[in-house]
Amino acid sequence: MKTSVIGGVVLNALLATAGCPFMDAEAADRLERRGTFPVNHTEKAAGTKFLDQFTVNDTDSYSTTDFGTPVDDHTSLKAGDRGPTLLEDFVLRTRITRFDHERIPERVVHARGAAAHGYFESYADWSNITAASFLGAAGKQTPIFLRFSTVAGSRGSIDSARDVHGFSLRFYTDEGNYDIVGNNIPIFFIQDAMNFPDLIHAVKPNPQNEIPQAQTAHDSAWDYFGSNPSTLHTLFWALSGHGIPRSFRHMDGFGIHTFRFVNDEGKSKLVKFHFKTQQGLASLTWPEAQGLGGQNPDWHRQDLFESIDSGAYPEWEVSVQIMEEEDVLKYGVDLLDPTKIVPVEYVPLTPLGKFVLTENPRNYFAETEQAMFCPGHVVRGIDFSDDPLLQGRLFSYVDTQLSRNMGSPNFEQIPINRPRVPVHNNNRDGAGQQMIPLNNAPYYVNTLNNNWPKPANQTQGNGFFTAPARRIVDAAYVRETSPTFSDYWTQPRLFYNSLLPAEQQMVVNAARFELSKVASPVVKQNAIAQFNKIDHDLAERVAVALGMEAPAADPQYYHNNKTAGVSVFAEPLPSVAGLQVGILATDSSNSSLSQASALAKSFKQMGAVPVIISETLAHGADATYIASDAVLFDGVIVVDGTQSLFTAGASTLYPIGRPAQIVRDAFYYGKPIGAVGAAKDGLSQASVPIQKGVFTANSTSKDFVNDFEGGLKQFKYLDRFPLDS
Ligand code: HDE
Repeated sequence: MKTSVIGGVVLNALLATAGCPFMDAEAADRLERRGTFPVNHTEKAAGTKFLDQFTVNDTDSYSTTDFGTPVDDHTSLKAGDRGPTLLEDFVLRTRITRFDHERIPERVVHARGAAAHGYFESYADWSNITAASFLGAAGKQTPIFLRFSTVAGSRGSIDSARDVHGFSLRFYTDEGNYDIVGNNIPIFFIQDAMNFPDLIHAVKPNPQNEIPQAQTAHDSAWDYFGSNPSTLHTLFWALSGHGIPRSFRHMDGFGIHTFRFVNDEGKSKLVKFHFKTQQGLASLTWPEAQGLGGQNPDWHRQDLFESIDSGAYPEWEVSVQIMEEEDVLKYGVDLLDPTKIVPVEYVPLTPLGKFVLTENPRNYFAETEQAMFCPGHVVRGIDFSDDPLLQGRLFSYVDTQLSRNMGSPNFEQIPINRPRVPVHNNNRDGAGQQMIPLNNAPYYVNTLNNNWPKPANQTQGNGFFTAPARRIVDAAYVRETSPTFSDYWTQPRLFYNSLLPAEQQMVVNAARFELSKVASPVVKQNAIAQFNKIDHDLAERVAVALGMEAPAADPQYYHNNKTAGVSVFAEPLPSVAGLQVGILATDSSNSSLSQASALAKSFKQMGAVPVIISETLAHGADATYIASDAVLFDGVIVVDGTQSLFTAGASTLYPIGRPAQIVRDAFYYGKPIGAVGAAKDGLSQASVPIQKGVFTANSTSKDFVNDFEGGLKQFKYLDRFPLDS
């Protein structure tokens, strides 16, 4: 039996003591690797200690200027207390100047986001495939910072916009920073970096009036999609539940491009990164996402922050699809084409490790806003591929960071961007230089400083090196796209085929919604023509809602293949951690409030977040009906007595009918509903039929709580969503 230590506890010894009869050594090892047993983060996590030196604590302090002089920075210097303010007041001038310059340009894309710290832990020593040090030993931990984002909206836009979601992962390795700047959808819209400005110009709001914000439901976006079919595959993912995840915790991440692993001997493999959420995939429905935009525009960032704050640390498993150099065209797709997946049926996932988010940033601006990711931040053992989109990104990100850091190349010296390891090079000066270089021979070759710092490479200084197997064939300089990139319809169909019928309906409905907001008949017709190349039935279903006709079936790319792992709703969630349970109670009944607290206690114990709702906060409720809505909860329970609110007349304490509306809406959003005692008789007043996913009981018994937990894990009852016949 292999024995290892987690959180200061010897796991197998623990199991032996506990006399665990059903767990063999292999299962114990697996559980240990997958982190099923809680890790003692304070003892073991790589943590953010390396950032502590930059924190500022104001306890027991007096105000100073930026240059350290203690001053009164509360009241300005005036000629008499009613007189004019004096230009001499350096305290006022510097304070206002500092304020005037507080903002840096928001990201040109992915402006809206939230982030957290954590650590990556390698399952094994992977030095047979990569020299990357953070993958070099079983159990080795590396601090990480992960930023999630939406793409199209500006920094103040709503969290629940339908969009691709950014998944920017930084490893602070002991050999430098490694960034995988990925998304929650495994492919991208375009194949050539040259097209990125066009894509973004089309998706962003109308230049004349900046409408609409954070949406693609407008003419120029669909003009681009319909005229540039490389976009269709990503578009289909975005129209499905993947475009409106329940939370950042409930989505996967992907590196998108093909990268290379290179080992110390210089042998290389092609790899694609997958970050599999251990919370399970879950998504909102579109009406919920729209409602959340108003009810809680900060839904995602709040969920992430509060989950971590409460100790429900989200985890992802890091896997790669590993492919041979010579197999770049083997799987029916060109591995250099970022609009295609490699189905897992061809190349399964190899799990390398996992990462856990354990700490919230201490300051949004200093950490999340100033995090400047670059796909070109790589370490020894990793290499790029010739994917033309990736190649363009290698330029773009450094360039954009220069703009965000007001032209100064010293953005890498900002605490959140600094590597954990010392930096040595002959780069010098620049605005805001933080270091004091002592080397007076900042050039190479030099004799004055014995040639330090010397270039590091494969054989000396443990340096980064390009995979020796990378080759270019003798080729003419051309402005062309490879014919191996040209099938844009087979994989969107593969994706669509692989969804459950209710998810296909969601895609149809999303397309109906978006295209109904498009004015140009030509744009709509083009979109339908593209859909028709993917699936005739789909094209007809969208067309009918627009009062248009789909063209005749265009079966060149039709097929019946499916692939695993793309459906959001196929599997129940493994845990209810961080899910919000709305418990509807009333001030007018003491027993309703005590039932609600008993339930709240049980749900809290299982890691969910109970929210007791009542008319007022006078009796210990967490929220009022006036500030509650079905979109804010993953499931709702009505306790005995509350049904009286469903029939009561108007109240000034909440909008007319709000309590019953919460239950009714929750039902139509597919959420589990619970009713205790006489509350079940009230469900009909809320137009909620008693059927699958509606749990009733005479008391708040353990069985009821367990059944409801099962309902939360089921997450959505898809049979409540009507399908086109
Ligand atoms: Fe980005 N992208 N991108 N992108 N991208 C940016 O860099 C760009 C692309 C992605 O959390 C910008 O720091 C070009 C693909 C994420 O801070 C900018 C091209 C993928 C983030 C930029 C792409 C992404 C960005 C804006 C086509 C998925 C957020 C601010 C060649 C693999 C990073 C910034 C964060 C951000 C350019 C395509 C993901 C302008 C030119 C493909 C997650 O540099």
